[in-house]
Amino acid sequence: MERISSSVIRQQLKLYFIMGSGNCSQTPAEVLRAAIAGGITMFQFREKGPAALTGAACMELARSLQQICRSHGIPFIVNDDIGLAVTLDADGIHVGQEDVPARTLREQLGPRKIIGVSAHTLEEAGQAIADGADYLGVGPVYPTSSKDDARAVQGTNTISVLRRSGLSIPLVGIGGITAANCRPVMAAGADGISVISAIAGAADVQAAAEAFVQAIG
Ligand code: 3NM
Repeated sequence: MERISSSVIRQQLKLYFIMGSGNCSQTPAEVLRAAIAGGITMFQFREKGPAALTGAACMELARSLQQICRSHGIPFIVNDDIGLAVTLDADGIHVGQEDVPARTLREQLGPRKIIGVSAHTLEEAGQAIADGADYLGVGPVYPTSSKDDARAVQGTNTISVLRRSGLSIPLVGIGGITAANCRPVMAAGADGISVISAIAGAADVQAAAEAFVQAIG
């Protein structure tokens, strides 16, 4: 079995929606369904923060959101939790620099699962690629209130640096991205954008996702 091709992953990354129960003003299932109707292309279950569900409740929510993704052909990625990803047979996992290295994940998950890594420098990007990552998340591009331990705002600079250095791995920009400010992220060389609050926190989730689809083109 082979790795999923970069061109497929590039398409799936176009509008990559991330969410957990703490990000939603409606039920997570309602938000996810509306986001899918609006055109998201990939979903990451990220259950973080002080009120995060744990144990069976977390598993149950993840399973129900995975089911919604499955019935719409949207890849379901788990943030950080390898146990959850394996138990659910998720389509992939996303990890940060402080989490289990991509090399270990690749050994455990095999070639067909999608592995994403957050990278903030050329060195981190190179290591993630050597370790077998399928895509990178690069940010925060703009100020964000969705991640307590976010690094310093980078603008689109890091994305440009990675592309100018010749790295062709699929990558998304993340952090504070809205339909109004997403174009420079794509212009810098991103294949897509990752979004929490501008979709999960919108009064009209479907319309918010549609606005991204229009802006990304
Ligand atoms: N990771 P919003 S920024 C989950 O910089 C996450 O790696 C980031 O949420 C990074 O779209 C971020 O609401 C939060 O700004 C993104």
